[in-house]
Amino acid sequence: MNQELLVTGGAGFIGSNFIRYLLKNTNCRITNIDALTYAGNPSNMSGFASKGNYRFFQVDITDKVALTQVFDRTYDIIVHFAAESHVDRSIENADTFLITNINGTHNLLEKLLEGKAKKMVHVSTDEVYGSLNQHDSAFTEEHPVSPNNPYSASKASADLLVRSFYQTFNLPLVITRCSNNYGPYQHPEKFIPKVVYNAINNKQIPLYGDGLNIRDWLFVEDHCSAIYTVMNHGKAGEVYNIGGSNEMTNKDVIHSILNYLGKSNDLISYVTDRKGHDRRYAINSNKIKTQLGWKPNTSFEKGLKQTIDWNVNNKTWVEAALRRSDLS
Ligand code: NAD
Ligand code: TDX
Repeated sequence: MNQELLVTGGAGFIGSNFIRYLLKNTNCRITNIDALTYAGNPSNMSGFASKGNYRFFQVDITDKVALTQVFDRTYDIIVHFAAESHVDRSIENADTFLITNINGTHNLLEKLLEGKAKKMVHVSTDEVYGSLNQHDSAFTEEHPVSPNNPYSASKASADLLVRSFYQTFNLPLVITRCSNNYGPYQHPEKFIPKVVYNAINNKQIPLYGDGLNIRDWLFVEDHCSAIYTVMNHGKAGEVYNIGGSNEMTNKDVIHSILNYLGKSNDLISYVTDRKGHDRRYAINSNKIKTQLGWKPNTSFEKGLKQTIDWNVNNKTWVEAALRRSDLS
């Protein structure tokens, strides 16, 4: 039997890549719901509707009434991506982060409680663990949750709600915590596509603080395959870390991009640090590798080239995304 899936946030970066992955590799029947905020882009879904096993609703997960129409069937699985996702915006104003990331997640949990879905994968982030020092071991699933910015606090709050619904109601809920993703269709407010866009336009590239903050980069398709693995084999009540074991300083990432594009490092402009800027993220993915058999397939070198080329070849898409976000 083909699985009946509800994907939230499928017009965003990872959600749209995930649906593309499903349409290519599986026979799942997919319902995609997305509020189409500044980050949700209808063109990310182009071609999806031509597949008979796909439908889309423009629905805000914080709107309980609107959500009801989507539950005209019982879903085998909800894969929950929808969120406000940009740390800098959450520092400016956290309102929508709390409403979408916490209340929106709660509304979906209520649907599971009503028996409208049989399982949910809650897509979370390594940021809920807080920050590591240089010599600390990578985050395992046992690391305490200690978020340092409003975005990660809202994601951690959602994680705790999910945990509580598992403990209290024994609902089949699984949490994934992934490191920084990069790849096609990522919004140009985020680091890697922003660096590419500025570089090709000979604009200064803002590098926060000393540029030595470390992120553990994972190609988006590897994140998608990990979620598909967890969706099918993850155990209820468990948390699974997902990472690329690919730690890089921000400065080194910029150098790699500028080098590939044949641009000068003089484009780098050191700017005031992000408030509460987490120093280092590093993910230990041993659990998903040993228990569920997942592994990433794309080297950073290959994934980065593909991402840079995509951004260079899709300048119109990037500029439209910037305009929609009042960033152009
Ligand atoms: P994104 O900002 O590109 O996409 C988010 C999507 O959610 C958009 O399409 C937006 O329209 C939609 N959305 C926002 N509020 C909504 C609401 N109230 N109702 C319905 N839809 C709404 O984000 P992304 O980078 O694709 O991240 C997806 C998920 O993965 C998020 O939960 C994020 O926390 C998590 N995550 C992201 C990364 C990363 O590096 N990007 C890493 C780990 C985890
Ligand atoms: O202009 C910039 N200059 C800069 O130096 C921007 C936008 C970022 N940075 C730095 C800040 C971070 O150390 O680059 C690093 C990456 O920044 P972001 O792309 O904003 O990602 P980050 O804050 O690490 O969060 C991302 O990974 C975890 C996603 O946006 C989150 O949704 C995810 O949960």
